[in-house]
Amino acid sequence: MKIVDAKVVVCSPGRNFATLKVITDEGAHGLGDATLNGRELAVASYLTDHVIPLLLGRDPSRIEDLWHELHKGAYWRGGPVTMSAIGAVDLALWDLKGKALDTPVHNLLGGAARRGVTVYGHANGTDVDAALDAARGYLDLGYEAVRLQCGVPGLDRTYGVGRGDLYYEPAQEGMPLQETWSTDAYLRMVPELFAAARDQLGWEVRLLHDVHHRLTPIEAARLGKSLEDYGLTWLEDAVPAELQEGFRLVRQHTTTPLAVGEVFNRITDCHTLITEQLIDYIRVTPAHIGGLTPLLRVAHLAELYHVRTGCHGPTDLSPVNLAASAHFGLAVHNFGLQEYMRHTPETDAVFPHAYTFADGMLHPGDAPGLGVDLDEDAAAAHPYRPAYLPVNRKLDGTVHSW
Ligand code: GCO
Ligand code: MG
Repeated sequence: MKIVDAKVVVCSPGRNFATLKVITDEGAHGLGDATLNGRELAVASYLTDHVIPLLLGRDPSRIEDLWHELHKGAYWRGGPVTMSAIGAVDLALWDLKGKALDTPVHNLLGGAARRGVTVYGHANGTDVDAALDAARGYLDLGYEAVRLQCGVPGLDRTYGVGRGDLYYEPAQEGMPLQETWSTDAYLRMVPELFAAARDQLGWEVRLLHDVHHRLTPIEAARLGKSLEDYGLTWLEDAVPAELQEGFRLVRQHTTTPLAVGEVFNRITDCHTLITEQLIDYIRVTPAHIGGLTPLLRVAHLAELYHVRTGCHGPTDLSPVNLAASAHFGLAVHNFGLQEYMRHTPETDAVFPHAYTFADGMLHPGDAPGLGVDLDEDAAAAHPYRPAYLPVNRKLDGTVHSW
C-alpha cells in the first residue's frame, strides 16, 4: 500500500476544524484531526506546504517510522503547530491501518479493557443555582461525572460559562473578546459552588473543576485545601501548565487530586509531573501530543506512577480526535475519565461517526479504523471563519492567563 494523495480540509460547521485526509493507491482514506483552536491555518500550512510532500509514495503501515521521521527529521521539535500536524498524520495512519486490517483502532491498541469510556459533561451557569440546574440535566442524561463552572460575582464573563446548557464555545469571530478576572472573587466563589453541589446533588456524582491556569501555586494550594471536604475527582490546570515545579508546592498542601496537560505537546512536558507523582490525571490531547503513538507512551509511563489518563476532549477538536480518545480510553489499562462536550448537530453532520454515548459512557463502536468520516460536500457548505480565543485582564487592566 502507498500514499498517493493527501489534503487538508478546513471547514466551520459552527466552529473551525482542520482535517487531514490521506489517500492510498488502494482507494482507502484515513482521517486525522489537525485543529488548533484560533491557529487553524498555521497547522494547515505546515501540513500542506511541508509534510504532505514527504508522505507521497510512502507506506502508510509504517506508523512508528513515519512518526520519528517527521519528529526528528524536521530538526525543530515540539510546539503546538508542529505536533498538531504530526498528530494529524499519526491519527490518519492509525485510521488507515484499522481499515486495512478491517478492525477498530481499539483492537490494534490491545483490545477493550472495559465496557466503555466513562465521560464527564460540562455543567455551567451564570450563578451557583444555574450551574447546579445544568448538572441535574447531565445526571438526567445518564452522566456519572460533571465538571462545574459558574460565573464569578463582579465579573462580566468567566471561563467555562457558555451560551446554553449543552454547548460552550469560547472562540469568537472577529477580534478577541476581552474577559476580566479577579483571583480574590474567584477563590471566594468556588468553595461555595462545591458546598452547594454536595448539599443538593449528593455524593454519588463525581465532580470536577477547571481553574484554567489562572492561579499561583500558593493560591492553588489554598483552593485545593478549601475543596477537600467536597471530594473532587480532579482540580484541573490549577497553575500555568508550563510551571512544572509549581505543582510540587501545590502537592505539599492538598490532597485534592490534580489534573493537567491540555496544552502539552510532548512527552517531555509530562514526565517530571508523572515520575514525581505531582499529578493524578494526565490530560493531554491525542491530536496535540502528536497522535496515538506518543499518547500510548505517555499512558504507559503514567501507569508505572499511578497516574491515570483523562484526555482533553473539547468541542474545539473534531469528532476525529474524540474518536481517537474513545478507542484509546477503551483499551488503555490506566484510563481515568474522558471529557465529553457534545458537538453541535452541524458538526456531527459533517463528521458522521460510529461512536455513541450511552449510560454515561462513550462507545467507540466496531467500525474499522477510527470510525469517523468527513462529508466533504457538507464541509464545503461551511467555509472557514477567522476566530480567536478571548484575552483575559485583571480588573486594573493587566493581562492575565485566559
Ligand atoms: C477544557 C479546556 C477547554 C479549552 C479549550 C481552548 O478543559 O476542555 O480547558 O475549554 O479552553 O480547549 O481551545
Ligand atoms: Mg481545561
